[in-house]
Amino acid sequence: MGNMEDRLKQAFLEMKRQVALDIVEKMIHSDADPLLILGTCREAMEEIGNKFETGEFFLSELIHSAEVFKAISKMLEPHLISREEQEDTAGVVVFGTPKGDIHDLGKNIVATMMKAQGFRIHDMGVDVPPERLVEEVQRTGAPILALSALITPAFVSIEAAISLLEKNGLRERTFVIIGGGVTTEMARKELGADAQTLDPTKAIRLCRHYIERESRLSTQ
Ligand code: B12
Repeated sequence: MGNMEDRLKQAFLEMKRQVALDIVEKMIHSDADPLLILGTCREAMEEIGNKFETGEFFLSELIHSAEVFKAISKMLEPHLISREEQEDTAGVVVFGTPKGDIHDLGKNIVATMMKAQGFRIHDMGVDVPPERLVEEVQRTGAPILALSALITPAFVSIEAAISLLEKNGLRERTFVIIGGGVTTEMARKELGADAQTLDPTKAIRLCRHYIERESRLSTQ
């Protein structure tokens, strides 16, 4: 299977959409872990990003790779969802890409997986102003605010959203989880979020633990 992963990466980097889709099809058929396929695509896109940064690739390559990724996500979706079905009361999540950032491929993956695990997702889309995020937390009573950041300007919006939560007396009862390529544990600390991860499975586990802890506390 290692070989397939290399070929998939190669196809991404050479902008060969159909080749990439065919490889994914084969990997699905041979029962590869959909998360592993996703991880390989993510790595390829990171390399494409680096080539963009050094001027070897242009915006058109970024756009093309995003489209290939979208097509692959669509193919993987049923496999990500059928992993283990859960009751549909895992918790309510307000999810968005904060203002200044329009990347959404990772957000959509995580949101889809959370939905499949029983979370109710209010997907606010991309470039969402902090005020709108906090309004939605207030309106829905969601205990979780999930934010996806791929570019550094998004940090300013995350910080603003967290301080707005505080101002509105919502900070205590809101679990703020961040993810997306540019986030790190260090960024989490600085921004004052509660959790950070790039791993969708871990994100689900963290959110579930939070909900369970809260419901235990409220019944005591
Ligand atoms: C595809 C892409 C685009 C596409 C986005 C299409 C779309 N619909 O999203 C397009 C072409 C539109 C684009 C535009 C731009 N991009 Co761009 N883009 C990328 C690229 C190549 C891949 C990103 C991606 O989708 N990866 C795949 C996904 C699955 O990975 P992911 O988002 O990290 O998600 C995973 C985890 O992080 C996690 N996750 C994601 N969200 C969340 C949220 C939570 C709560 C949790 C728990 C987990 C989680 O789950 C996912 C599964 O593993 C990156 C390169 C890189 N290193 O990331 C550059 C990159 C992010 N882009 C970059 C730049 C500079 C831009 C532009 C400014 C370019 C320009 N000059 O116009 C614009 C940005 C405009 C804006 N205001 O946002 C830079 C950012 C640099 C920085 N640090 O600020 C990067 C890093 C490239 C680079 N190295 O220079 N881009």
